[in-house]
Amino acid sequence: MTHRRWFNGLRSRAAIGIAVLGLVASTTLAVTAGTGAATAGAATKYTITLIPGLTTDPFYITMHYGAIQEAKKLGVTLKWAGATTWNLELQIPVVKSVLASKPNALLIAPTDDVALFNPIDQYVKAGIPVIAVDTTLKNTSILASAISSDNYQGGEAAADAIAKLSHNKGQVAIINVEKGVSTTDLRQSGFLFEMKKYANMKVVAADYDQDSPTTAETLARGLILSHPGLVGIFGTNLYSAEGAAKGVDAAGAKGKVFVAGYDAEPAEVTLLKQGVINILVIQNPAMEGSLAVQYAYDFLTGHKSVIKKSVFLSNVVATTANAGNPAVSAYYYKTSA
Ligand code: T6T
Repeated sequence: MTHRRWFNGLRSRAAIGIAVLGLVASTTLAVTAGTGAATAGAATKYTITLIPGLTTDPFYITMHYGAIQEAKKLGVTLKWAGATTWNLELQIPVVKSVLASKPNALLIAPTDDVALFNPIDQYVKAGIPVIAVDTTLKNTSILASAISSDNYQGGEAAADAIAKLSHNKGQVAIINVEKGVSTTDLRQSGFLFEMKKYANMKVVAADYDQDSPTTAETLARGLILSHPGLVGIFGTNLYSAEGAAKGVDAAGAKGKVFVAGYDAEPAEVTLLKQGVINILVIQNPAMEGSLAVQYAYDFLTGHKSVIKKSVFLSNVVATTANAGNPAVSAYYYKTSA
């Protein structure tokens, strides 16, 4: 399917992120950078740099893959630079150093919807268009476009799945990344909104793991101990879901505490097939990456009118029952671009 045809079917609406500045402890200082794609050896006219939330996450690796494919098609050079962990204190210096390299366009997943505004605004002031991909800013006025999946709907789907599995009653908890992340904040909002529809269900906790599966696992074990009536945990992203599921498994609570997770890297898919994770809301990061490159190219070649200011792609829901179905497994994430 071409972008244009696929794109016509998209829903778009204003993003409603909840912005709370969240600082995380500095962990790894490593930064990776590299060229993802170019036309057959020759120097290309445009250089587009993609800065993911972190370079080691299969979600962003799959986004990189999609961006590389599109860059090859369009004959542009794609560069990839970022920190190896989710940490705004590590992402901001990368954003600053990429600016010094003067790319023609920037594609970025901001790790915080407020703190990244100023570093991104420096590009716009220098005449470099910026497209947010996956996460976005609270103030989107400076962005050429913001491409993401329907995060609010994903949260609602997770709530409905847990409610169904637990026959609409019991306590549930959320394990989230950190406040100030547009995507996961929306997933949590959608989950909380949907849960209100179930009179006999109660959200007893919303905890944060700073994108660490180990922390998520510890949190899950603690939640199970402190809430004997717990019937479900929503892990709002890849590492939160993986950690939550491992915690449930370690506590011997598989089948008692249902896990709704997000994303689809190999460990999560294994846990889904084992029935430790019961549902995964899967995104389409390859499509996000490829559309972002397409939009950057449209912008640079004077076709701004085709660019939608805000794009939300649909999610795919995987369950233990349909995990082996090719229509679902086609969306599982890659571990190398
Ligand atoms: O869920 C994705 C992404 O959408 C989110 O913004 C951050 O976490 C992931 O990268 C998964 O780890």
